[in-house]
Amino acid sequence: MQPVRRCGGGFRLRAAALPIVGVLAARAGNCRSRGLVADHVGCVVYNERRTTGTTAESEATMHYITAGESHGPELTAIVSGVPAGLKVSADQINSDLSRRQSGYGRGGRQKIERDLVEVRSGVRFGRTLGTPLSLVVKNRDWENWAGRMAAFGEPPADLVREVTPRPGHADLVGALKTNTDDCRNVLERASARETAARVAATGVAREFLAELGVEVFSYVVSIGDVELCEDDALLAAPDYKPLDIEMSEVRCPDPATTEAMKKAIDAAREAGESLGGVFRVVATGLLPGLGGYATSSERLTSRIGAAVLSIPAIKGVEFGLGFEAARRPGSQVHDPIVADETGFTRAGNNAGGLEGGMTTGMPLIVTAAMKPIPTLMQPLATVNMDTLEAAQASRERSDVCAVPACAVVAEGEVAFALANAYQEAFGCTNMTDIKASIRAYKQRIRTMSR
Ligand code: EPS
Repeated sequence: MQPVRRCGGGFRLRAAALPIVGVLAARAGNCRSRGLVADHVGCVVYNERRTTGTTAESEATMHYITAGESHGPELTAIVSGVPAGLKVSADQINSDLSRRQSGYGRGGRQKIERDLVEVRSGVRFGRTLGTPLSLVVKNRDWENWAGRMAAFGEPPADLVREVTPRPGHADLVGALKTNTDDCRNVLERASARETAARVAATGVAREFLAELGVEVFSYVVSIGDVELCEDDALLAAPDYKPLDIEMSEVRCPDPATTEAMKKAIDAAREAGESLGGVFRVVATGLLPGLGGYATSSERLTSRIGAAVLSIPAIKGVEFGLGFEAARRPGSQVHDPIVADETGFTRAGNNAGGLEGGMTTGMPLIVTAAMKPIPTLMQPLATVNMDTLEAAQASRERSDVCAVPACAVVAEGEVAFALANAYQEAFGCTNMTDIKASIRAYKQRIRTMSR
């Protein structure tokens, strides 16, 4: 593999594809320098949560829920707890939706869909009202499925039930759990199509973070056995150029590795195979002290880990050095503390931006492993649920590789968890108060580091 190009420093913009460079530029204008935290409003929420001792996630912070089947009429996301006065741009969310749809190795479905968000509530003249946002993404494929996915009426006479569950998908276990004789009742919702709604929902958190100077991006480290060569990923990662990532059809900042990854995907397609891979999500511009060490539910490590692991097909998550830290002695793991003109900082970032379940102020670096998609054109053995005889698993139209798309979904999940942590620390009600709290926190931290 070619070694990855080292890119110059500078602020990392939120990654975006070419058609949305204009949006990127607008976002860049929003970004503030690395900031800091403390807020009377936030403290009230935080203390209440702690004294009740229930969960770290206050009801006042952002929550989202999605609904919708893969081949139903539309996907819906409701996002509550969004502060009033936040600038929200449908274009920006659409650019994320478009990035999620793209990537070498995607299947036929993405040729049908053109995911666009419709904002149905919670926003007026481009700013949030402090009320729940309802977001809709239409499924264009619905028109081909209206009969088979009708909400009411009798099943069509020619309906073919899915009775040959795919190993690795939710088909069999979901059918057992829900007592259905048609795996479609399960796979429609277990499909990663649902992640389009997540990207719309978490796009709101990304808008929130961008206004506070936090950028979140991702890149692909490996697809199958093709791996990006990085001298020191934890130092290199925050400096990759967004355009290098977005120009790559597999979200890999190195052109030679991109080509090798595409070849691997081609070979997998020809062999009726699918491929997984590894990607990283990086967040820059974070304040130190987000999250908490006092209770298990406050720890950002577990919250971000859970958020990323909630994405279909994710099998592992690492922070910073991750599993490698377990092989090294302590002196080669922990990042020495230094003070410079900006305050306290770290000589390295092996921790990946988290210590004691809290942000350190260094870039957050989360690495995740995605398994290969379970739908195979050379299907594995299964059992026919009607006859209990050996059979071949269902062959559905699918993707050969969706690692780049998954990385975009993970950006959103990480952003959402971080936005929650910001709200807990600085308040939930409106952007002006939140920013005032952040200014006060920054000021106090500056004083402490003198
Ligand atoms: C997806 C849509 C799906 C799949 C894929 C993700 O479309 P369809 O099932 O109509 O081809 O391409 O779903 C899976 C990988 C999965 O395992 O379910 C999407 O929009 O991302």
